[in-house]
Amino acid sequence: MSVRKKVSVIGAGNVGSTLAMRIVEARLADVVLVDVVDGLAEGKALDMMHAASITGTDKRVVGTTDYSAIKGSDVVVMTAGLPRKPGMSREELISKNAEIVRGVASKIKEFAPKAILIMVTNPLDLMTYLAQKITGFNPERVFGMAGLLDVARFKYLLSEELKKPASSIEAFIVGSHSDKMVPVAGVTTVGKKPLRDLLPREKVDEVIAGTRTSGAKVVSLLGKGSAYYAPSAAAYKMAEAVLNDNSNLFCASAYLRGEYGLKDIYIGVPAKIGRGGIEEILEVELTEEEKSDLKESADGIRDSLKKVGL
Ligand code: A3D
Repeated sequence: MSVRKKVSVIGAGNVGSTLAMRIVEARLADVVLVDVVDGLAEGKALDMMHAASITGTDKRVVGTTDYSAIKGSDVVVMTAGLPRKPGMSREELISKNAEIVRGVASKIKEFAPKAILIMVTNPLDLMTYLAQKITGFNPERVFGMAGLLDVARFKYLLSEELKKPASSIEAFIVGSHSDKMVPVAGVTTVGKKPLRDLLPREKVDEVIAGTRTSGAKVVSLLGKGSAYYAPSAAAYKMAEAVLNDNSNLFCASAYLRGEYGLKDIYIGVPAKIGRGGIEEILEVELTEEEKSDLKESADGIRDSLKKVGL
């Protein structure tokens, strides 16, 4: 008999509940959905199990406010926290979400000390750093979902511009999950051809600018809350890479120990993800301009870390 895999999703809001549904419908693992609001996670889990009677799955989702239910999790995905409102930057969420992450991370340390922790709460790089400090987990076992999402948005805009499928595009983004992210145009290929041979520099710059504001565009169109279909898809792929030990190469917020000339920081980089979490960090070649943008991005994260006393 195969051992059942378990993912706990903290926060039963838009991202957390959509992620829980993806996991159960894809038969990836059993899910425990936790939220601080009484009845919310339980109600959503019950609704999902009713849906499972229609769509079919051998996996279960249960909802609760009780953290002891996360015991034995292989993966914990942290989505608890406030999302952005129109006109709000991710950084404006710092103090409230830092308080939530401190509380939840200590529960994860207590009840799921062997789990791999995937962070989603914004501002992402900062909250990932904070969660690692509070849990005391090996830094490779804690990482942030954002790069995969940002790359997806970059690929989408390129695919629209070039009328080519997103699946034919290889791209990387380094830096923070903010408007200071650095899409690495020089290593981007479309159908194996270098992007620079397919699109003039001004167009590439337009796509990069559009990538940086993709999340804000969704926020302003929705009027309430922020994106969750693509974020939950990205978190799903990362949880899957861990559970199935895939060693997939994704952009993720990972702890650096000198890579890209940066130390003691969580920031977006291409990394291989498998059973142990971050297995390897890939250093792609950056232009002088991209190096300086990456440094600016890292400086922004360090400024925010100071704001929460880290
Ligand atoms: P939302 O739909 O408001 O859900 C958040 C949930 O967290 C709510 O149900 C809250 O009740 C719950 N919550 C709050 N405090 C606690 C707590 N202490 N314990 C358990 N649950 C709690 O937001 P959302 O799902 O749209 O977004 C969640 C977070 O993810 C926000 O911080 C977003 O900014 C962030 N986010 C990040 C990305 C990235 O790419 C990194 C993308 C989308 C959203």
